[in-house]
Amino acid sequence: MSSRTPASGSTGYVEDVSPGRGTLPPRAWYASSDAASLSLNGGWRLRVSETADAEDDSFAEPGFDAGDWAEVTVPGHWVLQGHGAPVYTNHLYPFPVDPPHVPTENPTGDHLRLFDLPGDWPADGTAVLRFDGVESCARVWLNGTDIGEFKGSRLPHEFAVGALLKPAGNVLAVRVHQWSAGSYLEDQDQWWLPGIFRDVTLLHRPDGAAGDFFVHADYDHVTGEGTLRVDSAAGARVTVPELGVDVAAGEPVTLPVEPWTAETPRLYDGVLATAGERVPLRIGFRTVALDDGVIKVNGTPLLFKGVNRHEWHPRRGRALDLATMREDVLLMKRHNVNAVRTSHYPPHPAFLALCDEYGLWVIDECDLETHGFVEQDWRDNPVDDDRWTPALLDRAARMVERDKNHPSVVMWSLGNEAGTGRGLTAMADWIHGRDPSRPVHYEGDFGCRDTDVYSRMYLPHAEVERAGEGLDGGTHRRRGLPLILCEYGHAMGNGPGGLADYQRLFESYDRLQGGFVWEWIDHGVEHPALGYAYGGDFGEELHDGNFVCDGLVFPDRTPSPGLIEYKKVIEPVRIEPGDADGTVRVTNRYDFADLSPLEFVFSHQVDGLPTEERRLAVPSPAPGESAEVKLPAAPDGGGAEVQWTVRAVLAEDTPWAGRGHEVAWAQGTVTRRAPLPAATGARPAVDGDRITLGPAVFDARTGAPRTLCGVPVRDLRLDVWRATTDNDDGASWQTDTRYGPLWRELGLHRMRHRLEAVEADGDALTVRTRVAPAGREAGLRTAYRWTSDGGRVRLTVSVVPDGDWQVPLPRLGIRFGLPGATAEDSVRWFGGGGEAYPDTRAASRDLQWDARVGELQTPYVRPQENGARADVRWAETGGLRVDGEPEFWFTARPWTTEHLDAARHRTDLVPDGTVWVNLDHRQHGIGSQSCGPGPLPRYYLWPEPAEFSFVFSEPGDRPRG
Ligand code: IPT
Repeated sequence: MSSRTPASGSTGYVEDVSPGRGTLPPRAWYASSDAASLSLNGGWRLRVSETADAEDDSFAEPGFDAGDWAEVTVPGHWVLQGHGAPVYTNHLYPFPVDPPHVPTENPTGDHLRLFDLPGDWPADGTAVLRFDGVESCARVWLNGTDIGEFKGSRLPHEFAVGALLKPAGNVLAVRVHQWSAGSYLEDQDQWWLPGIFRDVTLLHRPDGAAGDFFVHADYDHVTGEGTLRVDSAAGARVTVPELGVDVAAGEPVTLPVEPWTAETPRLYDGVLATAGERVPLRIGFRTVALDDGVIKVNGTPLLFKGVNRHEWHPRRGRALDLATMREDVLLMKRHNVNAVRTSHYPPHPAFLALCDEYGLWVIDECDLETHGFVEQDWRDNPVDDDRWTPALLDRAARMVERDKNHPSVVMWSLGNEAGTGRGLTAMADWIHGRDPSRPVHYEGDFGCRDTDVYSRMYLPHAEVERAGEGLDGGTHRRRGLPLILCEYGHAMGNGPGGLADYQRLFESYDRLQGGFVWEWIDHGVEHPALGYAYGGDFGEELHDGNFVCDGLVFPDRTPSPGLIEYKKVIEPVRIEPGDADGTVRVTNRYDFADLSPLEFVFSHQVDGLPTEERRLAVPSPAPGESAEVKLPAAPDGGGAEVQWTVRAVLAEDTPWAGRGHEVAWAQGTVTRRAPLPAATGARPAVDGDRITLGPAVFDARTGAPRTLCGVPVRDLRLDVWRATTDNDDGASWQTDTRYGPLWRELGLHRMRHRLEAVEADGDALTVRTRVAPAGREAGLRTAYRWTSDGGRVRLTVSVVPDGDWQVPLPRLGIRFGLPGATAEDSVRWFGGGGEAYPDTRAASRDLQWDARVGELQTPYVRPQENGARADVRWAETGGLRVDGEPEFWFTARPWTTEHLDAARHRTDLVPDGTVWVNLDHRQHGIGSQSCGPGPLPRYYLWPEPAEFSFVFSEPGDRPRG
């Protein structure tokens, strides 16, 4: 065999652990007011090769003819533009773990861009070429000169290029390798997406340019004064006209200011003027401190109501435009989110500017994860190997230097899931030295040796509570630190459950400073045949399926019910029944703001129909304080249920939402509805193969209803199955009991219904059955007792478990089909409005609602149980009205549960000509076991004797007792 000779000379840098060669030292990221710049975004020429060394360097030479190359858009990923395919793994490296080596099959994208300098490009000074993000390793040539190479995908890299530039015909050549030594440091749970995915910019650097600068803007909450000091080049001046500040760089100035907080994001516009340029400053005065074992800003402890945000767009991947970034921020603000962890890399810098402006606390996380080494007990982990330390320090410095001037950034995070090691300590030491004004975060070291906050992920409620009580032990250092959950509430598919229970804990213990739901957005890839693609859909050799779709918003940023739930759970105003009858108590749950931006409105509702909404005068209690307010007298419901609703809405337009936007709400009961009629009197009559009972007709042999009030129904019977959710199925590594697989093993998805008796005697038709899966002794003795008053039919279902039951049930209720009904048919009901389950029902709001059957479906990227409405008193659809006693969970779909269960993608779901209705007495909780703990025990649906009734009638007929 002959030896392999690379065509292009050395590609050794690809597997070199060093961060790169030829780049400028990291510095603050800013857009100069007056220095010229030239965006090199847009169409570039692209040639993709299968290996790093397949092609030589000649493409970088001026005059090279790339006329037959493809074209790609920069910023972008070539694998999302028709060249190759994305790969999704959670923590497994998609190549052999053999650091620092990467596979010979190393997709390599040669990118070419020709550009002229604008006519007014200044002749003086020099120029810098900036790459804001390239995955994972790039080598760069300008006008045929090799200027260096770099790694660190989500970090900026700059080259001094002034001497190489020509007025016209510049040739920029960038060779991007998908895999490099840097890939070992970038094992985040996301798609592997090579490409130049952030901006490329040529920046003119005038003589006397600012270069780097560091804005220190502290706030003393005792004196109400801020202290500003901008470290920059000698001779520079800092002006803040609004404050009358005009000082030399490096010189501190102290004066009264309004502080910056995420709730009150007060920014002062300033200018840093150096000899060569003017740099706009957006200054927010705030002081972050670890004090008394808690993190305080401006002297006040914080409560993080956060999300983990990956950058994602369903077509463009991690190449986000400004509008998309703004949409994320606006959606967060509108859903009461107050904090972002930039999991697991620094975001595009424009995102942080938006956080400064709109107000979000940010944990800025470094581009570092080595999770795949967990498979070998962290042996050879780069973060514990000195050879890699320069690369780690380079990453830390690139993050801190780039982002240090953002008031929104209140903590630095070393990275995610990288085990422990000397490299992490070196990073923490460097960061502490460079910026002592911000605490350092890292989750992976439970001893907290390098960190200023104790951080955990997916802790069960009980452990969170123990930590709140200070009973969780740990090192001496850890015991003195606050706990935050840097990840909790795994929002994969239907869920997460249990958020309200976490929030109650966070609000009960000072040591608990909140958390960050995992995660913001589903990383589904738009796909013509599948709706959204996930892991495995591109033929990946190793993949983790739909684990990449675990966000609070769908890939197109439509809020999922999980976000609606979270918004309610973390609402900054708590409204609840007051101590005295007819009063409500309003509590200000902001950390800093009063309630003056809000106005309160109330209405009463009778049988779910609201009276006109009116203003409610509420004083503005200080943070943490409450006010009690009397509600006007309620109307008489005449036997119907009467409730009140109080809402807190924005009194004026804000930058993030308009006047009237709802921030918080609550409801309470004034009088309950009267019991349903017994519906007796009519007698069942056998008529050949039919039995009639009032307006119902049954099959005489099986006792199954054929029509109810003239409406054909099919297959009405007990149902215990749901298309298992991602949280039911759980993650493969979970050691706790995972019920989804156990349910399937037991056969709850294939229950048999043995008919024991059809008894038509007296004034009832009673059908007795035993419902059980093949191969098992456990079953449910189920009796359906039908009565009628001639106009309405009442069904009472009694269930008695029988045999040895070791598992809870997914659901307990009845299901039937309405043949001929469609997804377009409307449903009207009184009960909860949005999707809800026992532990995801905080946001369920009682009203009379109207929707089409199709609209009741929640389009989870991987189809699964969805769409239940809680506390339904009555519902009307397909010409039938059903009232429940007690209230029930209502679900209607244009396909069966079995079909839903079998579907892999949205596009697998096709209406089958029948609307299938589930009326459930109970549902099992949702939990968060796709990565975290399952539902709390109180949300379990254990088999036990149960009885529940439904009254069927014609729509418009309102039964009253
Ligand atoms: C945790 C990771 O930090 C995050 O990136 C993501 O993978 C999440 O899980 C699951 O979606 S790590 C897990 C092993 C607790």
